[in-house]
Amino acid sequence: MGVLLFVLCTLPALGQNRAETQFTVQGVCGMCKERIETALDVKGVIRAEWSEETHKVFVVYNPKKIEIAEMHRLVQNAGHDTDCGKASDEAYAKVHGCCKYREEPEHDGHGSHDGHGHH
Ligand SMILES: [Cu+2]
Repeated sequence: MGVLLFVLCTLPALGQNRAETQFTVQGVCGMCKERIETALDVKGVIRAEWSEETHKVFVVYNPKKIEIAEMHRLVQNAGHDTDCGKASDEAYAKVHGCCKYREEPEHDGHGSHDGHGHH
């Protein structure tokens, strides 16, 4: 009896201590990936993996220890917008120059600043 219970309770995926989620996180490059994954390297998160291509982070976590809202906050604090909210300007200012996902870098800087609403 006791042995059976013990075996059942130590089985991993009973759907209580382990769940998966996925959400969008804005980012650009491998540095972003590292930053995002590091931000999610906290208690309760078993695995976090961000994709540069889809801009989605896949998280395996323990719902008893961390809430999804908390993950969004961690990522936003690291300077990355998520589909639940934006990073603060302060946090965004800290990300590396090549990681500025909000504005398109103008490589041909010929000052094409026309178009002030004349249409
Ligand atoms: Cu980056």
